[in-house]
Amino acid sequence: MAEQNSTPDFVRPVLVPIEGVQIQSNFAANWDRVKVFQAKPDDLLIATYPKAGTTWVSEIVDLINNKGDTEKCKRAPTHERVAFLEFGAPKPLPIGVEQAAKMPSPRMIKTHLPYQLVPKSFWEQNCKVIYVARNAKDNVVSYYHFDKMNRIQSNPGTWEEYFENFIEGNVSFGSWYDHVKNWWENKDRHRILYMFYEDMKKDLRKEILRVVHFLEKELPDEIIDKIVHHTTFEVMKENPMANYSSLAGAGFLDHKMSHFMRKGSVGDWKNYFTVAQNERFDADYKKKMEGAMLKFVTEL
Ligand code: PPS
Repeated sequence: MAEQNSTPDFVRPVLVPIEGVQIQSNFAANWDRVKVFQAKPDDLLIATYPKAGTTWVSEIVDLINNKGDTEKCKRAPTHERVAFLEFGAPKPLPIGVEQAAKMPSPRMIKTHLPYQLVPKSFWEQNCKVIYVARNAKDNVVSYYHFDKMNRIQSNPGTWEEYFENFIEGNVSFGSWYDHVKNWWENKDRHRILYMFYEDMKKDLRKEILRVVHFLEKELPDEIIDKIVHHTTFEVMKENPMANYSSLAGAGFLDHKMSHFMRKGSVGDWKNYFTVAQNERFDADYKKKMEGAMLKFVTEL
């Protein structure tokens, strides 16, 4: 993929392989520091393939930790409340590992790293991890729109090109198929809560209660109701501390192209996949996911 300027100010990164996984060059440049990152036992790691529900579950966790106090959760935008472990970008944007080092404990840290690339200190410290997976079809559509609107992501090209690159794992953080499978296969080796975006859409309350239980908290019903309301797509979309509008000034997110909180639905892929693409995707999916116990729904 050729390096190209999308605006005078931002050079879109290229993809470089890190231990066989394609990662965008601004993040890859940081790899030596990410690999030796020192986790603490009370860190909570929120792990996802990009666009699978990181921001959603981050808001849920913050609300649970703050007993449903929505004002406290508006103390800062998501990217300040949750350190993005492998984040790297041209100055003056903060480096993820440096941001995490400055954060008070207990820290919320997000990552898009595949299981095998997670810094080993998270396992040595027996940290809790929440992994969210989203069906591949909606995931690729969401990722495509994000890469278009985010000028510090690699150039997505056309939808047709992006579709093929996603299937081949030639997007930042590599193969969706390997990502979801590898986390799934290793979930019982550590304290990992494996969640699905589609389950959250179907029954948000139930999934929030799973998180409450995993975090070993107890909250009264009315607080749970409040958290459910506050973390619906409609409410989060209007929350400036959760919808990434606070980064508008930094100039790399083009909200005119697409919103960070874009559609928040299951089945939007039907608006983008052609019949031929759908057939090709399904046939390839069958091969890549053969034998996996992991099952996804693509409509509700
Ligand atoms: S990132 O950049 O990887 O951290 O993005 P991430 O937060 O993982 O994913 C963004 C997508 O999640 C949708 N989203 C939600 N959907 C439903 N309900 C709620 N509350 C919610 N919050 C975020 C967001 O809209 C992105 O999906 P798309 O399909 O693009 O709308």
